[in-house]
Amino acid sequence: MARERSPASWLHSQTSVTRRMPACRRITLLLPLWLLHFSSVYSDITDGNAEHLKREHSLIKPYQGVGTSPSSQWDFSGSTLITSQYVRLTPDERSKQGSVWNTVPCYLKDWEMHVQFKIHGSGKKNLHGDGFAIWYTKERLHHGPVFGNQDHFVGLAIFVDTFHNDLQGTDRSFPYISAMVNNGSLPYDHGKDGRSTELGGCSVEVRNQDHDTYLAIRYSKGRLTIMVDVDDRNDWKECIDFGGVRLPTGYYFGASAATGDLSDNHDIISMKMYQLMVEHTPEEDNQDWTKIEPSVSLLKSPKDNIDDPTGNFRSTPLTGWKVFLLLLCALLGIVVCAVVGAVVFQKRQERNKRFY
Ligand SMILES: [Ca+2]
Repeated sequence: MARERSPASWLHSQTSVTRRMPACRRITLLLPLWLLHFSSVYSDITDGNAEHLKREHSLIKPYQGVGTSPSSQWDFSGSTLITSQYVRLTPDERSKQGSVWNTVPCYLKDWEMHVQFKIHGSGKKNLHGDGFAIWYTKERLHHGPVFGNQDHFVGLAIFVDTFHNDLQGTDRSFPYISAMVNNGSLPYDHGKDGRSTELGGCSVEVRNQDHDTYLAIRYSKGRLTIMVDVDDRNDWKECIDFGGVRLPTGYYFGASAATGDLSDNHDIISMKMYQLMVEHTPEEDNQDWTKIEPSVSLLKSPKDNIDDPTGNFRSTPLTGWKVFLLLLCALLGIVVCAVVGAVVFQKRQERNKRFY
């Protein structure tokens, strides 16, 4: 049976992470955070009903009419196979690409997408690939090299990458989930598993599990949160939590997958879209949300962006060398301060010596 989850479960998951901390320290640390969380969750339930399933953006069994009727709300292409039990983006065969796309643009400002999926195949350890992606993009149904979708995409991508291409990057295990926001200017670097353009990520054992696995993507008030449930314990674990993300309305949801020399079955069981009831200021409501360019703010910490979806965001997405430049500037600043401090201290010492 499909599981329904509420925003309250997110709050529970996040607070449960802190169980091992000493009690007094925990209270001091948690109080401001808890207040922030409480205010953000509280704002979700203003109408007494925290979430609403939006059927026009949801892909649910038995997928009646998908791609076959003009009134269908989902299209599919490539190797995608629709059965009554799953949407198979690729079979466990080499060189396949498949996708499924919502035909209805999404005008929700705050939303949460729950994806139930299964990746399975006959390939042994490290001999399977390549994974699948969930999209919220300006364009749809364009085949390409990024998990079956076009490169230089405009919008948001969540990658469930099952094959480790970057053999020098040994610090992470695969499958690996990551997120990327793009305004069309950045390519996805397969050779590095998208590392230089990712907002964050986590390793998850999602392949050849006996049970279905789950992924939740929440976008609300400029904050992108990815949660995973892959242990069959009905408990979300945080994977990515990033503030300062700007996404427009009017884009399309989709899912795509690709195989290369190595393969897997990439099955989507369901994609369920929930509207989050979040209040916005009149200023935010009057803004044309369809004109927003996808971008990520690097200058603020994620925690600062909870109540600021329209702050001063940078117009270009985050890239690795920008992070490096910022860190370099910070380091230089510290060195200059230390040198000036040492010189002033020395001068004072000399002056004091003269008095004695
Ligand atoms: Ca990869």
